[in-house]
Amino acid sequence: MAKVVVDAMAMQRALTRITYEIIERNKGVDDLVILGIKTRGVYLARRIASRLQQLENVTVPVGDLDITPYRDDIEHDADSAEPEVTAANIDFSVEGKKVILVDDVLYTGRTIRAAMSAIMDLGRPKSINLAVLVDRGHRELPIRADFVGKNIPSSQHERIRVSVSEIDDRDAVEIQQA
Ligand code: 3GP
Ligand code: 5GP
Ligand code: MG
Repeated sequence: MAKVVVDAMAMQRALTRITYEIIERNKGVDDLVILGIKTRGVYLARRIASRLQQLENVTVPVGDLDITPYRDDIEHDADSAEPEVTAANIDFSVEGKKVILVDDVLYTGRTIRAAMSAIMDLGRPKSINLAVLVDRGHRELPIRADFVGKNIPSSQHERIRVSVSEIDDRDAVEIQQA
């Protein structure tokens, strides 16, 4: 059984708030670039970029980071391999840029750690900030998000299902019992 915790309207508002927070924190949009982690982080990244376009009238470059799933399954047991993140569709330099990294759900933090090292391999950004739609807790590394749509304390047996209208039938965040 799935329980909707963020509906379409709330998701839009959260992304708009995050966009304002990004502008405020960075004192504008100079030198910003946005990198979304596949799959759904990419769509969220594009939405933030289009709001930046509307609000500040600037085109902020958006690129993708590809995550290779855990080797065995998506349970984080001790034998799981670390996630691997590779740059994909990034046709701009990150050198000296303020990178906004975007993912749908923040959980152990291992994906973000891997994403940061993939970014560092591309160049030396001025800064990296993290935006996530959902922080579900259970961090295993000293990583936190700078911009959070919604904190959803979860049990490890639960799954957060994020739907985005670009590839799913609607916008929603639901909690599912595994
Ligand atoms: P996403 O690529 O859109 O982020 O990891 C592949 C997909 O599995 C993710 O989609 C995510 O939605 C879903 N997923 C749900 N729960 C988990 C989890 O605990 N770990 C991982 N790695 N993925 C999960
Ligand atoms: P990590 O544990 O490294 O923080 O998360 C691993 C990857 O799985 C990330 O891309 C993260 O977005 C995704 N993920 C982890 N838990 C969930 C979840 O409950 N729901 C969804 N949709 N994605 C999750
Ligand atoms: Mg994700």
